[in-house]
Amino acid sequence: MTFTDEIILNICAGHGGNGVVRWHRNRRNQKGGPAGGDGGKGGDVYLRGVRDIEVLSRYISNPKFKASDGGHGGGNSLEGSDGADLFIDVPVGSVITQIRPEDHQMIEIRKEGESVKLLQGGRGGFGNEHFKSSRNVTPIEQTDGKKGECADFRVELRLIADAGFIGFPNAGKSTLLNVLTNSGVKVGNYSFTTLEPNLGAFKGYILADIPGLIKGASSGKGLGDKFLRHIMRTNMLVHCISAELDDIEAAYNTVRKELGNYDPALLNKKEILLITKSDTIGSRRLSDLLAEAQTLNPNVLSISVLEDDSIKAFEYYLIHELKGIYR
Ligand SMILES: Nc1nc2c(ncn2[C@@H]2O[C@H](COP(=O)(O)OP(=O)(O)OP(=O)(O)O)[C@@H](O)[C@H]2O)c(=O)[nH]1
Ligand SMILES: [Mg+2]
Repeated sequence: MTFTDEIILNICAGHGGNGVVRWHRNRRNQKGGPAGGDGGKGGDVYLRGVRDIEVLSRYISNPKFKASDGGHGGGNSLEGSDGADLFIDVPVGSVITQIRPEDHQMIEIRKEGESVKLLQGGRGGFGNEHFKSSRNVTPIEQTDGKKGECADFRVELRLIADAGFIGFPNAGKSTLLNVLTNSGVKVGNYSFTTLEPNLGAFKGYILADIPGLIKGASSGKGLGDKFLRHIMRTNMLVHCISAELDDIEAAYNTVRKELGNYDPALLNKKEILLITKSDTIGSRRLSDLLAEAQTLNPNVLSISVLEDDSIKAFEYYLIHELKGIYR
């Protein structure tokens, strides 16, 4: 299934049920006073936050939603049943904007299980019993139920992750996500293996593997800036640079420049610099690289997914840093 991070949904709350005209009958079936019940209320529509980032993709084939209508009233003063409320699941990190009939209302869903009322169901109409008075003991009026609110909404997903792996294509970001979270993401020895962000759970934190950034990404090169907006919402960055590169400073600065071009606020996020694939070079080259990396960012570590100790050390460091940002 293709990953969708933006979709337009047409959503309607339920219609109110109609009130009816009915009469009490005595044993000889003679008409008595009014007994027409009111209609039930139409169902309301709520948005509900879920952790599943694929959920928007499932709405592509059917982007129309409607809550249930209220039931019509009945005889013997019976009220129509209320229409069931409709809950539409959206991924945590969704920003919802009403675009038609008018452009307003920005709602953000930030927590799993959080629900926000979006549209109000129509009120039920009144049955003729409602209109009974001392002056009018046989009213024949009733009213129809009101329409539920209807509108088009844009739902835009901005991932929220505790830490995001960023860097050039082929830096080993997806491999790292797999090692830390068992998320089973595709890995390949070529650029742009990952075309959409992946999430994984790591000791209660959410890690995101963000598709590769290249020079010019902020102005549309490669996968462009589509994923930079996801980086906006990660609380910490793990900047991955492969030890195979000749010039790590150039790689580091290229990615930092793209972040800054997109939004300077990205440069203020906490960043760990991670030299990946450390097994591909000798120990002397590695200590040179680490010394060079230190000058770029003092929070530097190296890792090889082939060496358990280096994975453990990184896990330990990551947990410590994650705890630090929420303290
Ligand atoms: N030797 C070695 N190879 C690694 C290591 N980590 C990743 N690789 C290899 O590097 C290649 C790229 O890894 P990916 O995890 O797909 O890289 P990525 O950063 O997700 O790449 P994109 O999705 O294209 O942005 C794969 O062939 C991996 O097997 C490592 O620690 N050591
Ligand atoms: Mg990848």
